[in-house]
Amino acid sequence: APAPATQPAEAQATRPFRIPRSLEEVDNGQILGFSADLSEDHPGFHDPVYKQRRVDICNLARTHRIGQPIPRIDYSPEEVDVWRTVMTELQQLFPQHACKEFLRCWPMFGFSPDEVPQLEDLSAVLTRATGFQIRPVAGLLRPRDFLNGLAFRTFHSTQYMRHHSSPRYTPEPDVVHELIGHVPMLADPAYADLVHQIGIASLTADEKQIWHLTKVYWYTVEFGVVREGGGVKAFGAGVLSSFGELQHMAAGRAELVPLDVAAPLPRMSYKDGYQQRYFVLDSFEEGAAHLKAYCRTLHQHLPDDVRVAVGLL
Ligand code: NLE
Ligand code: FE2
Repeated sequence: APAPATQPAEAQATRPFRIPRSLEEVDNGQILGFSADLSEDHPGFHDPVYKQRRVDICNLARTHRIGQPIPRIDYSPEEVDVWRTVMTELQQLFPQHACKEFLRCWPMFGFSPDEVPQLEDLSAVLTRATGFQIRPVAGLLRPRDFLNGLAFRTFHSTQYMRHHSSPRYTPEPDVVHELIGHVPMLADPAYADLVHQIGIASLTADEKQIWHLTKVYWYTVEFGVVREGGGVKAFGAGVLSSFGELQHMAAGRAELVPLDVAAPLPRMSYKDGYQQRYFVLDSFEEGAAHLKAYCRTLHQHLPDDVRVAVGLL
C-alpha cells in the first residue's frame, strides 16, 4: 500500500523527481513508518520477539535483488495460527461479500488455511495471469515509489505477519493483506490493466498529482466497494483482508458515497480503524472507465521511451 505521508505543502508541487525507465530505477529502499520500528500503539510494540522477527524479515526484503527468487519464509506455528484464523473467517464471508472478480480469481492460487503462501509462488501464478509480479519490500514505500512500481506491473509486498493479538484487523499492510487482499484482484485482467494505468499516471505526476492519485488508489484499490446484483460487494484489498472490516462493511453501517475521481478526496488515515465511509462504484466497468480517463490526463507528458518501457506504445 502506498503510505499516506503528511499532506504536501503547495510549495512542494514542483519538487523535482526522476522518471524511472525500468523497475531497477524504482527506489524500494525508503520505508515510511511501521517497518520494523513499531509505533507505541502497534499491537506488537511490547513484544520483543515479534519485533525481532519483523527486523529479520525486513532485512531479507532489503537485500533482495530484482531477478532473484523471493526468499521463502519458514512461518512459525504461531504465525500459521494467525493465518488460519483469518482464512477461516474470511472464507465464510467471501461468497456473500466479495465482488465477482475476486471470487473468480481466488481459486487460481490454492489458498489453504494450513499454510502461509510464499510470495515467490503466488508471483508466478500472477505473472501467468496478467504479467504482474511481486517484489518484496520492508514496509510502506513512499507513495510515488509504490505507484511507480505498478507502471512496471510490479506489486511491492510486505512479507511479515500481523501480530497474533489482533488477527481481525491491522492498521498496516502485512502478508495477509497483500496476499489475500491484493493478489487475487491483480489476477483479473481488467483490474490489472486499471492498476497499471494508475501506475503509469504516477510517473510524470507532480507532488500534488501524486497526492491525489494516492487518495484515488486508497479509496478504490484499498477500500473501494462496488454495486453488484442489488447489493454492495468489497473489491478494496483493505476490506477483503480484514474480517473485522469486511463484517463492518457487510453490516451496512458505513456511509456509501459515489466516487468523483476529479473532485478533492478526504484525508486518509491508518489510525482510525474501520472506514466510516466507502466510495462505491456503480459497476466495476463504469468505475474503471472513469478512473482510466482520469489517468490518461496524466499520461500526456510521458516521454516516448517511457511509453515503450511501460508497454503503452
Ligand atoms: N486493515 C487491513 C487488514 O487488517 O488486513 C490492512 C490495511 C492496509 C492498508
Ligand atoms: Fe494495500
